[in-house]
Amino acid sequence: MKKNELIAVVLMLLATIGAILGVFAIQKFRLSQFYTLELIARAPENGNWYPKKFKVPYGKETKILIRNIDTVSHGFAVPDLNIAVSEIKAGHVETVRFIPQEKGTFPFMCTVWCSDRHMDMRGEIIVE
Ligand SMILES: [Cu+2]
Repeated sequence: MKKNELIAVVLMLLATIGAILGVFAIQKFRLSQFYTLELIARAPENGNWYPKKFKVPYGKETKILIRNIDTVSHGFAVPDLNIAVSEIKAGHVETVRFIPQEKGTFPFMCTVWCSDRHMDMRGEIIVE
């Protein structure tokens, strides 16, 4: 390999590595803008919401990834915070973004009739 070719290869490698690191840096920066958490959705007899109770910081933009690992559809609603996802199909993930503007404890629940114990599929968000 000639010297010029070697320099070209090294420059290409550096550019590629730089681009990859840049993408990771942007991703990390974007995630740091949000308070992010993951919520698992399952019918009560299969494990129910996990976690059933969680805290989010008052006034900070919050992102909840709702992951339905069940075999049936679920819904998600926090009526007091005006948040609702009408349907999360089995195996799907839905994202909810909001800025908690009020401190307190707010119930959330499934809004799709998913099992005989559907009414037990509830939890609490604590804004503090
Ligand atoms: Cu449900």
